[in-house]
Amino acid sequence: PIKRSTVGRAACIPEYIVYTDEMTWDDAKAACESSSWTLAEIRSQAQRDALKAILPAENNNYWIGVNDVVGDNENYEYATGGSVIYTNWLNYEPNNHNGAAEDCVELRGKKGYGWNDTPCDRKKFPLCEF
Ligand code: GN1
Ligand code: CA
Repeated sequence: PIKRSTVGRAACIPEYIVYTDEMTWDDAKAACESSSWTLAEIRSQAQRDALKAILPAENNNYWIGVNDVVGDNENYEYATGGSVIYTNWLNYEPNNHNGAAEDCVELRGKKGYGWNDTPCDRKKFPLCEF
């Protein structure tokens, strides 16, 4: 037989949708799942670049499927499981600002859609992928 070896699977570019109501992180996760989607996880620079090119121009803030709820030790995990393999933190983030529990991750529109940790009960627009 012809010899071959596995080189792995590159992160592809998912399809994205946003919901037009702001909601808590838990509700955003449920909203995506209600359509059999998941909160966007953004696993590569290529995904981030693709997303930035298509997000609405309104500078909104979006929930993504990343948090450090488990253990709360700045150990960021995907909502679908596993430790993060790519991050795009804004300068000085994540910071649990003013000692608050900032356990969920948003994309900040006014800052180029970089990542910020922020309290999970804040209301943001869900960003889902499939
Ligand atoms: C925000 O709102 P402000 O400036 O106190 C943000 C923090 C960020 C900080 C960065 C609730 O805090 O998470 O680390 O900006 N607060 C919220 O300057 O998202
Ligand atoms: Ca923060």
